[in-house]
Amino acid sequence: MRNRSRVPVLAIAAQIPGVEIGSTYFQETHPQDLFREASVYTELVSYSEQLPHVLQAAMRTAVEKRGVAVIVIPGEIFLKEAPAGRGSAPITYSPRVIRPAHAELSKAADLLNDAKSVTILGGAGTEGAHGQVIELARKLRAPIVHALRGKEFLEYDNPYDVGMTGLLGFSSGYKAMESCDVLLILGSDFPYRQFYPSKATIIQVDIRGENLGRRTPIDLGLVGSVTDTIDALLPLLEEQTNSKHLDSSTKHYARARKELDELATNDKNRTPIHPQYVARLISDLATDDAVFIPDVGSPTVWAARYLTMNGKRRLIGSFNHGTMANALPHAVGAQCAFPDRQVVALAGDGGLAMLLGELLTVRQLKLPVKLVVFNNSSLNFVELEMKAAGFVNYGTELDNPDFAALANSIGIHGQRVEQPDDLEDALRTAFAHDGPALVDVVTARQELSIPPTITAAQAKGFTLYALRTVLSGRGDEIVDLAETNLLRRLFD
Ligand SMILES: Cc1cc2nc3c(=O)[nH]c(=O)nc-3n(C[C@H](O)[C@H](O)[C@H](O)COP(=O)(O)OP(=O)(O)OC[C@H]3O[C@@H](n4cnc5c(N)ncnc54)[C@H](O)[C@@H]3O)c2cc1C
Ligand SMILES: Cc1ncc(C[n+]2csc(CCOP(=O)(O)OP(=O)(O)O)c2C)c(N)n1
Ligand SMILES: [Mg+2]
Repeated sequence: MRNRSRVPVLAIAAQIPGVEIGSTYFQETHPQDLFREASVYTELVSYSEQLPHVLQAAMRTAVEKRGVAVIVIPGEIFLKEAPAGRGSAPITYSPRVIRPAHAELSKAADLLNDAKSVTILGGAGTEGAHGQVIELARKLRAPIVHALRGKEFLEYDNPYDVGMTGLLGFSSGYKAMESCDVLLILGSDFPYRQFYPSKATIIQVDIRGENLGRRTPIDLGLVGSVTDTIDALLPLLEEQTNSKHLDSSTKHYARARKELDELATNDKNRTPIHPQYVARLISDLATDDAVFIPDVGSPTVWAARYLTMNGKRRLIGSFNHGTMANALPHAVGAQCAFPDRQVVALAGDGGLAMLLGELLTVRQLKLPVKLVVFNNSSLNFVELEMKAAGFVNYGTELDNPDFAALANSIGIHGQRVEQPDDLEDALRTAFAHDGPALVDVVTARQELSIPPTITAAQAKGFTLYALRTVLSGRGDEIVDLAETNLLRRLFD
């Protein structure tokens, strides 16, 4: 998961005694093989003299390739004398300028200058490039769509924002991409092919050349960092004056945003509580530099739609790999890394149950993690996928204990909330609590509705992820997508 999220990590795996390797000894595995698929470097250390250079290579690779480096060390090596030798400079990221050659920039500028309507799709690669991306959008009069991992870097202070694309996104995000002449992808590896535009010219900027064009055919690929590439590109661009595409896209977004916001209410204290309301209150009540971590499942939907970013807050998760039950263990790591920041895990009931033991870790390490459970008594997200594929739900119901009582029994502040009117106080108390806290919120199970046209698609056994659709609270976003020939494309 960390490897796919491109987090540099040095992992040291202890190995059985070296002389026993190959004898199916007690607890024998070959971690260098086991971790090969989930790492950028893995090596077994058989001699203590190997350690300095293996360690150096592992750390350098983790930093440069941004991933996990695993070194496997038989126990006895830890007890040997370290070999003497000359030390090297500390292994840190070495700042650099990375931008495309001038001829490539020129080609990009020509395409952009000739376009009538440009849309930007920005992702995690826009970290630290907020100012540049906004300036680029201003000059091109281009709406900015983001992929989920770009939300925290792009959505705030952004008059060009038209929301996210994809199944959990906004119809406005999809439409802005589908209806442009030129799509400019900046540091995004957004995986769902069916959401890329069918007709637009596509320019992609990525720091990793190997990522160019792997999700959709492109017309021009540029290798560079987002910041350096925009800095070099801006002087070559003409100021656009026609803002028709931008205006219609931002208007569409305002409408879609308003409709989603209307679902995030207390609803006259009616039960069960809308999960949208929970997410909105979390966003309103959390600190200015909180770290939010949703579980894979419906909490990811609510986080993507209702958590407000501001440039200081973080939104992290298992977004690229999609590992369920990530919120609590991620929160443990984040709270250790940022002891002074508020860390809020948005957990599913299924996710919490899967790694329930981590609650004891939170208590053992006295980590003041705030855990809000979206308790919908189900594996809700897969329930929805089953419906989309035409299956009757099976094995998705959860018979949960009272998670708040459970938390209290192990010394964690716990409160269960069943009435919307009680939610705000419960969250305030938990967030202000000096220590770990869990709020178990009983939320609605039937909240995400599948747009009606999917019924037809079921006949062909489409899964939700294969569909070009945006999940709705009301089932009406499909109207917007249908305008762009959704049905024709689904069946041709
Ligand atoms: C249940 C669930 C539902 C989901 N639904 C959606 C959805 O509807 N919509 C959605 O968008 N996502 C969704 N996701 C997340 C999705 O799977 C991807 O993780 C996400 O879209 C990737 O976002 P990204 O392109 O910003 O990041 P990444 O995939 O991490 O891509 C970042 C790219 O930027 C490049 N890069 C990094 N640094 C730089 C730099 N400095 N300069 C240039 N390039 C750089 C990298 O090489 C990489 O190619 C969902 C996830 C889950 C778990
Ligand atoms: C390890 C793992 N197992 C199963 C899945 C498939 N899966 C994705 S979301 C989900 C349901 C999550 O349930 P819960 O945590 O209760 O969240 P909900 O969707 O109900 O809000 C499942 C089973 C997965 N992504 N990862
Ligand atoms: Mg659930």
